Formats: sequence, structure tokens, C-alpha cells
Amino acid sequence: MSLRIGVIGTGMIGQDHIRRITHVLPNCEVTAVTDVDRARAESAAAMTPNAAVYDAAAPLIAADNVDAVLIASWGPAHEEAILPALDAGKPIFCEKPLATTQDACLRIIDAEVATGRRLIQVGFMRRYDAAYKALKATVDSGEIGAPLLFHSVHRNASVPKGLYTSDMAVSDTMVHDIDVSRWLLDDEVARVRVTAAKPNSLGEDLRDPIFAVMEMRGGALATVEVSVNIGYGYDIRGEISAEKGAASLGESNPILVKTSEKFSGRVPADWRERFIAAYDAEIAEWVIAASKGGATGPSAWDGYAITAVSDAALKAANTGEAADVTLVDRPALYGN
Ligand code: NAI
Ligand code: NAD
Ligand code: ISE
Repeated sequence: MSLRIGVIGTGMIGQDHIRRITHVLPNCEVTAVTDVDRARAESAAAMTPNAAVYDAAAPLIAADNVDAVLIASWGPAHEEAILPALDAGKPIFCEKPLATTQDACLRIIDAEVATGRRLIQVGFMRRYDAAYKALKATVDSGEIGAPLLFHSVHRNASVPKGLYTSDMAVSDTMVHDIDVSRWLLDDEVARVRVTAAKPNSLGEDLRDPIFAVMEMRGGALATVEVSVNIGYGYDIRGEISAEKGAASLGESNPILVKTSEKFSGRVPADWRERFIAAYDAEIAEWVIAASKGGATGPSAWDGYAITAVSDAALKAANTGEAADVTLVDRPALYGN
């Protein structure tokens, strides 16, 4: 049986997910699409053989030939699509962030808990990347001892001028580093500080780069560099420093070329190239879980906790002071 998927939001990543559902992954197909920009939805529908174009999310979610919903609209529109999909009992893949405010995340959690089962997977795809998985397995094995520090570097070659704001360096970009910090250190963030470096002139008036320090509840630290106009490519790095050793992500280029007394390798152009296999794996796992009527991977709880840290980080960036992170009690649906 093929999982029939309705896609809400057919921009850059929505189209990339339509491509992988249509041409890469088994047992799934796109049967419906919608976008506030109708022309974009129509061109996305043309990428796949059987997709109808809808004017809005509600009728797409209600459609009989839509078994599950993939949300790739911009962050502020995620909640208005998730709530009716939960109401309809349809499994959901939602791109990060789950929602852009903590209140919206809590409304989503309440609605999912009311269904009595997990229906939402959030698109924090780094957990499906081979290098991050190996780093996590090394930490969990105990081989390097208790982790004390995690250093994360998140560099984008460039971001769209006029559309990407200083706050997005936290709410759209650093959210991935918050996710992997919580996941690798198996802990929640207690407090965060954010400092801006001398601005990169290529970013015009953006606050870029920024440097964040997160204190975990158990006392470990996570540091994050976010640079969004680094120019040379898309560069993602991570290193755990632990009591008995250290472990870091390897370089992602498959070959090293040596010539004329120099060596060189490829730096990925953007997130699509660097994480292509991770996106394939996260959607493949979602298709399997959604076909059974459920969800796996990063949960609505993760989405809420990450938005809570991102809110505190924005406060810290704007005041220059450390900001505390307070979470509600975790519902039993999301484990301990
Ligand atoms: P985009 O701007 O290219 O696409 C967003 C699309 O959503 C646009 O076509 C827009 O017209 C549509 N849209 C906005 N509001 C809508 C609504 N209410 N109903 C239907 N369509 C709506 O943005 P992009 O880069 O594709 O990002 C989309 C989402 O994916 C964001 O949440 C973003 O954070 C996430 N994303 C995740 C990535 C990852 O690495 N996991 C990478 C890039 C984006
Ligand atoms: P985008 O702007 O290219 O696409 C967003 C699309 O959503 C646009 O086509 C827009 O018209 C549409 N849209 C907006 N509001 C809508 C609504 N209410 N209903 C239907 N469609 C709506 O953005 P993008 O880069 O594709 O990002 C989309 C989402 O994916 C964001 O949440 C972003 O954070 C996430 N994202 C994640 C990654 C990742 O690495 N996981 C990478 C890129 C984007
Ligand atoms: C984008 O939305 C993503 O999620 C990418 O993974 C990230 O690197 C980029 O900075 C975001 O804008």
C-alpha cells in the first residue's frame, strides 16, 4: 500500500520533499498540494503524476485520498495546519520549527495528547545524518566518558537579503543546534547567553555572526556559532569534549584531491546537499510510521522545548543578559 501524502507549502524544501517522495522513496506518493502562492502549488503539482491542487489547507487535510500530511509552509503557518490534521487523526510530518511561539507549541501538544497517541514528527533531520548518529552512538557507548562540552558550528554561505532577519539566525537556523545539543547531551537547556561578533559586512545590517552558550540542567555546556554569510559554502561542525576523550563529526566530502603540493575537497553548497541522505532517511522513517497510523523521531515535545530555548536565546540576544529556560511538565505521551 502506498501512503498518500498531502503537502502544505511548496517552497524550497516542500518541493525537495515532493521530489524525494515521488522519485526516491518507496511506498509513498503525493496526492495533493497547497500553497498560499497558487502558481507555486501548480508547478509543484507538475513534479508528480497524481497531485490535485487545493486552495487551502483545510480541504486538503479532509480529502479522502490524503492519508497523511507533510507541512513545509513557513514556521508561523505550521499551527494552523497541524491542529486540523490532528483533529482528522492524520499522521503529520512538520518541518522545523514546530511553531514559532511556545503558546502555539503547547496548543499543539494539548491537541496531540488528546488524541492519545503520537501523530507528529518534526523535521529535525540532523538526527538521521550518519555522522551525527555515529557521534551520538559514541557518547552513549561511554567510550569517551561523561560529556562536558558540545561545540556546534552552523555556517550558511548566504541567506536571502531582505527576507532573512537577525532573529531568524536563532529561530530558523540555531534551532538545529539546540536540537542536537539536547539530543547528544540527553538533557534540557537551563539557561542561554548570546553575544554578537563584529558584523560580517556581507550580511549588511544583520546581527551576524552570533555565538551562544547554553548551560544544560546537568551542568554540561553547549556552544554554538551561527554565521549566515560565510561565503565559502555550507559548513556544519560538531565536537563533544568529554571526561576521557573527544569525538567530532568528520568532514562530509567523499574524496580528498591532492595536486600541486596542495589538497582540497568539496564544501557542500547548502543544506540540501549536506543533509540529502538525512532528509531521505527521516521521510522514509516517517512514511513507515505514518503508514501504521503513528509517528516516530523528533516529537512535538522536542519542538516545544526547542522553541522555548529559541525564545530565551532571542531574549538573551536582545538584552545581552543570560535568559532562563522554563518548561512545563512533560506529558507521559512523550516518555521521561
Ligand atoms: P519557502 O519560503 O521556500 O517555502 C515556504 C512555502 O510555504 C512558500 O511557498 C509559501 O508560499 C508557503 N506558505 C506559507 N504560508 C503558507 C500557508 N499558510 N499555507 C500554505 N502555504 C504556505 O521556505 P522553505 O525554505 O521551503 O522553508 C519551509 C519550512 O521548511 C520552514 O519551516 C523551514 O524552517 C523549513 N526548512 C527546513 C529545513 C531543514 O533543514 N529541515 C531546510 C529549509 C527549510
Ligand atoms: P519557502 O519560503 O521556500 O517555502 C515556504 C512555502 O510555504 C512558500 O511556498 C509559501 O508560499 C508557503 N506558505 C506559506 N504560508 C503558507 C500557508 N499558510 N499555507 C500554505 N503554504 C504556505 O521556505 P522553505 O525554505 O521551503 O522553508 C519551509 C519550512 O521548512 C520552514 O519551516 C523551514 O524552517 C523549513 N526548512 C527546514 C530545513 C531543514 O534543514 N530541516 C531547510 C529549509 C527549510
Ligand atoms: C533552513 O531553514 C534550515 O533549516 C537549514 O538547515 C539551516 O541551515 C538554514 O540556516 C535555515 O535557514
